[in-house]
Amino acid sequence: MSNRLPFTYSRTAEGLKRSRSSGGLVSALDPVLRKRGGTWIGWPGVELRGNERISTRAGSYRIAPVPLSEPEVARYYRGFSNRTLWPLFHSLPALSQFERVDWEGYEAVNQRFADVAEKHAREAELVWIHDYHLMLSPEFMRRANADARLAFFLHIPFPSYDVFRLCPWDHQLLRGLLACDLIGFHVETYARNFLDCAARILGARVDMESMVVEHGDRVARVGVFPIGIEFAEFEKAAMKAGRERKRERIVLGVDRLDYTKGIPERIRAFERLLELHPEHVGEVVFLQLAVPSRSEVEEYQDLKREIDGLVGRVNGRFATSTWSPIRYLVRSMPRERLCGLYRDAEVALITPLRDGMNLVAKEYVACQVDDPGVLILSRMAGAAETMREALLVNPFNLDDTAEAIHRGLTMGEDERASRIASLRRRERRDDVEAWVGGFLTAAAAERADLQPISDEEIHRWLVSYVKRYPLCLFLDYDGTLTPIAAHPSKAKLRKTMREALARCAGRRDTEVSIVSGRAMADIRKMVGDPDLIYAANHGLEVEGPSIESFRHQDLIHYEGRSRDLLVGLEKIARDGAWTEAKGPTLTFHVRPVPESKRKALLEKARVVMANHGYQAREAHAALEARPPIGWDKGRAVLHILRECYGPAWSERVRVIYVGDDQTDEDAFRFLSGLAMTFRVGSAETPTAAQHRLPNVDAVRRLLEWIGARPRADSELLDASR
Ligand code: GDG
Repeated sequence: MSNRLPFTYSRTAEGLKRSRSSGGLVSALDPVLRKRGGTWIGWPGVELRGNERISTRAGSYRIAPVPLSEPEVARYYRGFSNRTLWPLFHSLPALSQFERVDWEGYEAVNQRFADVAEKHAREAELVWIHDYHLMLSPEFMRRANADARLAFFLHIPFPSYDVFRLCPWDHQLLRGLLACDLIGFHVETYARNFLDCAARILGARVDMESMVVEHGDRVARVGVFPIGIEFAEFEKAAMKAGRERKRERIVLGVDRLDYTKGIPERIRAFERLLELHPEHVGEVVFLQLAVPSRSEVEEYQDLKREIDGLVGRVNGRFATSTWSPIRYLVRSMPRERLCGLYRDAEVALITPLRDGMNLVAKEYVACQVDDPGVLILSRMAGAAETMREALLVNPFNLDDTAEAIHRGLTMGEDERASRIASLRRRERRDDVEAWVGGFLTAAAAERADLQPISDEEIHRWLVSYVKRYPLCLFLDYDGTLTPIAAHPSKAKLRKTMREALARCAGRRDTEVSIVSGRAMADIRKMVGDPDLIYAANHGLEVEGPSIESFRHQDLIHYEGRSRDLLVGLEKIARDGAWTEAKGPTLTFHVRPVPESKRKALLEKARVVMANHGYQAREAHAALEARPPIGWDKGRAVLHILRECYGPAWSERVRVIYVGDDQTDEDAFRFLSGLAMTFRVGSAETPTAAQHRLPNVDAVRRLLEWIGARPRADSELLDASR
């Protein structure tokens, strides 16, 4: 699945015209699908009208088009993909535009791709998603099918944390990718950047060594798969290509017309060559082939104008009546002629400012079937991480690049031959088939397991925060201290958890509060430890030995209403749905209801709650009705902290909150920057918590660490009372 199909349609006077899509992705994947079969899901490149249809086959494989309207293309493709992500991921954040409407278009189109995939690839062994246009669709697909095998490959760089975090939707993009089983990058630098972002932005658990990310209860592997080319095909084409009678000395550049490719810098470097080494004037020609690309995007039009001006200036400055230094072609060229050009160019000047990999460098090498040429390659291209035998340059350093061109033009045959031979050996071995094979093998590997949280890990998280302070610990119950059960009465505490809790609560320097949506009597009975503080009914009621009992003053107005609401909810209950009356709040449970009927029923319950003047809030397979009195778990936590430690509580204790539910988000938000917060369980929902824990077991380990930690400093302990 990729943005483009392997061919692009355009509308002409004679109707739809079909041409091969340009760019590296199609060059890499079309041969693979031809050989192996499968389905290619993508956008046909044109808005289809009325009963226009496009072909659903390409050779031996199927095509599943994702039709998009013009406004969708404007936001998703030209907007978010190419005006936001493309420059940002190429570390050019000043060119990135962050527009909410573009983001929304991107989300909607990613959902559309996921829907088409759901239809066409339900039985597929693997859905392989490509590139930055579709970073959210894995998460959408995952929601529809928890077991699908999903893998993603990013063809462009993944930027460093410092650049990536500028994106206002950084969390969502990372979460989108982490729904995959495997996430592939061209080179190690990008993979490490991604892991770094997952850890620092999402608080995911990352194993840098084995490149595994654990995000909530899901595990994704990250891998490095440097893409290759169809080496043998290029080599063959180079041998076959026609030859010019008069051989010119050519320095060659081939790129999509894109500002990441460094074409203006390259022209300036060539100009610098002519200044520094005038012996090349009249002798050498710089031939730049630029394939028009994204010409509807304004920055690309600006680039085109800039290059036109530069070429004119340099040619005007150095040309003679029989020679011009720069030959500039803005068009695409048939593969065979391109290969002839590669073969005959003495120097390939490939100097992107930033490039995921760069296939042109590899194609040039494959085409060196005669007199060996010299490859000059930007250090900023992914290809530079493996193609060490090229002359590596910093494209921003014009003098350096000019000297490299000079060196290339004057290099002896023996050195040229040695460099090219090593380069060719590697590219022949690591060709596109090897790349696909390597990726597919990795994607078929068994899913990585959740690693149990180790004590060292917990130590690393907590030690520098807790120091030797007393600790105030807030714990949700269902889903946090015990797994969610089919019926609330079945969610019992396990023995080991009970012991871990008791150890924390038994310490003089640790105050434990249970913050739950359950009724007071219910939660007290479930936990069964009289020494704790209990905040029941989402914090509307608070009790405990060390705190004055509290009941929100406005609840008095809701006693009658809550009885009426109970009657209202019981009236609509069907298929096993039931209502739990908890005093001031009620819960409408739909766990026994068949999945397909839940949504409609919850919708009805929402209306009934609103009609009775209650606030509805989603919970696990349930809807909570709460009096709209501006009180939540966050407010309850603040109440407890102030009651126990006074208004300056934040100087006296350290606070840890662990929860798994939407209602805990109020507490996470309230405590941001004031406490250490953990969200337990599924990573599909966003969270304001700092860290994620995969399951109840990890919570127990956390409690064990807290129960066994060194005692608080006695001065700090005295000051906290
Ligand atoms: C993205 C990443 C990554 C160019 N002009 C002509 C022509 N081309 C072909 C080349 C090559 C392809 O286009 C360009 O590939 P690149 O890799 O250089 O660059 P992107 O299009 O930006 O590709 C890149 C790639 O994805 C793969 O993962 O390497 O870093 O940005 O194949 O040959 N082909 C023909 N005539 C032309 O005039 N026939």
